[in-house]
Amino acid sequence: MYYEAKERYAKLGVDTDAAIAKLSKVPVALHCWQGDDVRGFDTDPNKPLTGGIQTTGNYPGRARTPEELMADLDMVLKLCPGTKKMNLHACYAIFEDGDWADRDKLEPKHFKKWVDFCKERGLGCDFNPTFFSHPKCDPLTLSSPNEETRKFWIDHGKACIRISQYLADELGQECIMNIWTGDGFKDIPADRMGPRVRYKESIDEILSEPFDFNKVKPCVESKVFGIGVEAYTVGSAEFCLSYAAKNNDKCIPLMDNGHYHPTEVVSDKIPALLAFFPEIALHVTRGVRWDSDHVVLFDDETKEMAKEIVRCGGLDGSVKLALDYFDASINRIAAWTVGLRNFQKALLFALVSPNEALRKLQDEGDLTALLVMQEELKTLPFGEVWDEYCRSCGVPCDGEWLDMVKAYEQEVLFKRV
Ligand code: RNT
Ligand code: ZN
Repeated sequence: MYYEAKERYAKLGVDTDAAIAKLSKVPVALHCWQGDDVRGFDTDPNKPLTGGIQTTGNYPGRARTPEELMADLDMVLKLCPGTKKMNLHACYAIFEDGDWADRDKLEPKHFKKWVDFCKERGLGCDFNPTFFSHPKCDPLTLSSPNEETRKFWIDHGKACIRISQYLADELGQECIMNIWTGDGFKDIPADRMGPRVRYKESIDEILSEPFDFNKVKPCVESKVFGIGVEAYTVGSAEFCLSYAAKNNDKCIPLMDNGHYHPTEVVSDKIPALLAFFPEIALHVTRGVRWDSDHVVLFDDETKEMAKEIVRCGGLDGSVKLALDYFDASINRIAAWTVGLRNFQKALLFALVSPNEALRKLQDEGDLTALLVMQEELKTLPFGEVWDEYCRSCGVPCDGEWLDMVKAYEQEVLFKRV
């Protein structure tokens, strides 16, 4: 069936084998926080999340320890095709007995076990300072008017630069270090400028910590609003984009497609940013009404984003790809797996589009043929190409992995009580 599909695509000038080979080498960062509902290991695991993000649901089997989280991650790695890298938050520091350090004092050694985990599996690793779910959120962090609070969080950011450099050096792959805070207000603030000026100065200070920009890529992630901070977000789209533009020798912009107004699409913003920035970063997720973090689907906008990434040459390294979603209401490993597989599917779907022929139709003004061709591509035998990709990566095809997750759920997850 694959060979027949391959011939159908070949008639359109598409080499499906080449598409499979290309995609299998593209790193996609897997966010560790889907496994434990964004709790981490450095504070009381029963405290509520703060800082504009929230998980809902209490499906049994959440990972409670580094060992459990790593075991669950291994399941996901085994079930998903393609090249993966890890994406850690600072709150996932692993402390030996008596070794606990607050976030402003975190050191590379607190991530040594993660380095070992990545080395054993040949993975790179991205990193995130954790500016939420901590007693020092007042509730503001980098934009706080309280200088002691602000300094604590700046020191956290600097510690994270050092840890990111360590991860990049140890693993021999670039480390994307993403700065996101939920700083904002539930209701209309009296001063919108002050917090933004302080936020800017704080990021300046964090990025004054020495690092090699070829290996460590700090980025700034914007957001339109968060839960409990509905009226005003300090790190808005204009703020973050302007910061990255003005500091393009040490910082890149990060777009999370759950962080915009509902009629805005990140697919369209990808080429807009790439016209100015040699490198950008993405958080691939799914917004649903007021929530930005639903499991990624093989839906129209995910496909459209993948098309833009592929057509703009983003798979060659200029677009840093990471997932960012969390659902505590269903089996977490299935959530992780289906989301990563869907994003891989969207990338493969984009790679087997006759992109050059479509562009030619546009440039020649044959918009009729362009519309017809784009529609007909939707029913080509893509499923066969996807199955072949999974087989070539040694992972299960669709229909073959959920039973494995269910078995693991019975044997491992449901015993975590
Ligand atoms: C939250 C942001 C942010 C977080 C992670 C945990 O809205 O998207 O990226 O999801 O840092
Ligand atoms: Zn995000």
